[in-house]
Amino acid sequence: MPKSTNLSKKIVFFFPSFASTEATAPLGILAVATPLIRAGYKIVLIDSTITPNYKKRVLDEVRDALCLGISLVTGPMIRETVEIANAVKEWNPQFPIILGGWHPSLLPDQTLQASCVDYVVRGQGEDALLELVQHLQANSAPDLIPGIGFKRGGKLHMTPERPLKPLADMPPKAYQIADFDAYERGCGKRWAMYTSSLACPFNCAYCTNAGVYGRKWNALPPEQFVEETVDLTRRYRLEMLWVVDDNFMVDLDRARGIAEGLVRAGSQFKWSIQATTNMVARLSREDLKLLHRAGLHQICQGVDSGSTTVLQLMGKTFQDFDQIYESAARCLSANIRPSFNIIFAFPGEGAKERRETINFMMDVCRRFPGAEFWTNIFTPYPGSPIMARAIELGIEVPKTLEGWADFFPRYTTLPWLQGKEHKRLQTTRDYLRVAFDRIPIAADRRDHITRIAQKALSLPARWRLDHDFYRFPAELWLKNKLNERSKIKLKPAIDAKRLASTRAEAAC
Ligand code: B12
Ligand code: SF4
Repeated sequence: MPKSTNLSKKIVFFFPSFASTEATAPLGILAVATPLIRAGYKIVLIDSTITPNYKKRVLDEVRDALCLGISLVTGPMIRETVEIANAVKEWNPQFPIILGGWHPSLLPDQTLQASCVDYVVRGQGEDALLELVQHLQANSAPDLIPGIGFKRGGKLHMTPERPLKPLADMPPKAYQIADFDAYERGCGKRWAMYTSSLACPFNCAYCTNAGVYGRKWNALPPEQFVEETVDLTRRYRLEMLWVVDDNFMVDLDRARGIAEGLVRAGSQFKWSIQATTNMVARLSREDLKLLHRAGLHQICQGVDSGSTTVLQLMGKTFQDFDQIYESAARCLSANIRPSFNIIFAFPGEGAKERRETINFMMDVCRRFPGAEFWTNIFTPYPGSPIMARAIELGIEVPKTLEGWADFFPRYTTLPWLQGKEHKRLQTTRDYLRVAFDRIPIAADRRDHITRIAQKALSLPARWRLDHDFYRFPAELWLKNKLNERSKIKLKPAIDAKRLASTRAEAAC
């Protein structure tokens, strides 16, 4: 069993960079920190995105700490996870390292197999981590702590599953440990994430949600939402909250109650939500206007494809295109931005289906200026219903924790999407970005000239998309040059150093 150097009451958390300028406090760590703080532990949070020399900082801080906790999802965050965990093990092979978050929850055995990992926490971490930390302090056996994995005598042990707790039974997140000034310097906006419900009643084929949260949607009551968000935004002077619930709109009365409560409380912040299109389509224009008065300014919705065939393969039979058009129209009439997601190259998507999707996106954007689309390339995640099919289709499943670092939509190649076809799809996605405006969370740092020039490029880009013609992509070259003018100097993006393996190189 690994041992820390002393019986310190200090816990160090590391949050690896996730290749985005839209950085803010990592909610998973803020969640697991509260029970520790209440039990008298001192917390140090090192987020690599906002911490220059993050490796040295971690190595300095662990010297008098009890353990190191790292939070990660599948993909490039694994690179810094392994880098830091190895560095700590080099200093002291006995120092306990605990991994939590989506990747360790979905692949606990393989994650724990990594030599630099001592414990994994599966699923909700609030109670499990406190119990694990108390075990480390007492130097007792962890066998009776549900929802964790540990090593003994070179063997892996998984304890029984920990039953899910409803969100309302969880303590508030420890926002006080986050350095919002530093996040604001990086992102240009002062914002935070907030969770008001857990799980989603659906089970889309590419999604990992059901595997972790079991489709048991549960939520905070409207009064708690209003009280907490008003307090949070005032206390930390936040201009925006992103409510990261997977499906905020499952209970319409709750949504109305929240909006009424925020209006009554005179709240001043903006907020955005994620919800399925079928749930949004149930809202009347009056509902949406009320939500807008309460500060709601964006609804992110997973449209995912413009092809009915692909939607069926995705298991998204709960939505239809009329609802999507209706949702775009109603949201815009209430001044709320409809943001739609698309996944290209889902297994079963051929050239015809891809074209249908592009036509659909262009139709929505032309008919409803202000609607926006964010596109992805399908990435098969362990624990998602489609994974077995993806393996049949030739996806190579990584055999180690490190192997998952290159699983990232921005550069994943697939057995059915490689070489020229992959490049062509990436170019199409680039042209979609030029053709239609999107508003990211991070502050818009473009100057006036850049904005006008980029707007001018949207016309030829739309022509190209209409005609499926992407040779000599001069507009993309110009767009990149314009982007250079407004680039911010944050920590180098993870993408800049990602290309260690040939798989990733082939994708760029
Ligand atoms: C916010 C969010 C983001 C934000 C992150 C912003 C930020 N500043 O952190 C952004 C937009 C950057 C993002 C990006 C991506 N995301 Co995301 N994201 C989410 C989202 C909606 C919420 C995460 C969150 O904070 N939840 C609230 C906290 C409280 O819950 P939690 O993180 O699960 O933490 C709990 C446990 O996991 C555990 N825990 C967490 N950390 C730790 C640490 C320790 C030590 C312990 C013991 C326990 C523990 O305890 C916590 C409390 O119970 C989730 C969906 C979801 N419902 O969680 C998807 C999700 C995590 N994202 C996902 C994906 C796929 C992505 C992208 C690949 C999307 C893309 N197309 O680019 C990228 C990958 C980023 C990268 N480079 O690696 C998947 C992950 C799948 C997987 N296998 O890992 C999820 C689950 C969505 C889904 N249902 O498929 N994402
Ligand atoms: S609606 Fe969203 S959260 Fe729910 S299963 Fe589908 S993709 Fe996952």
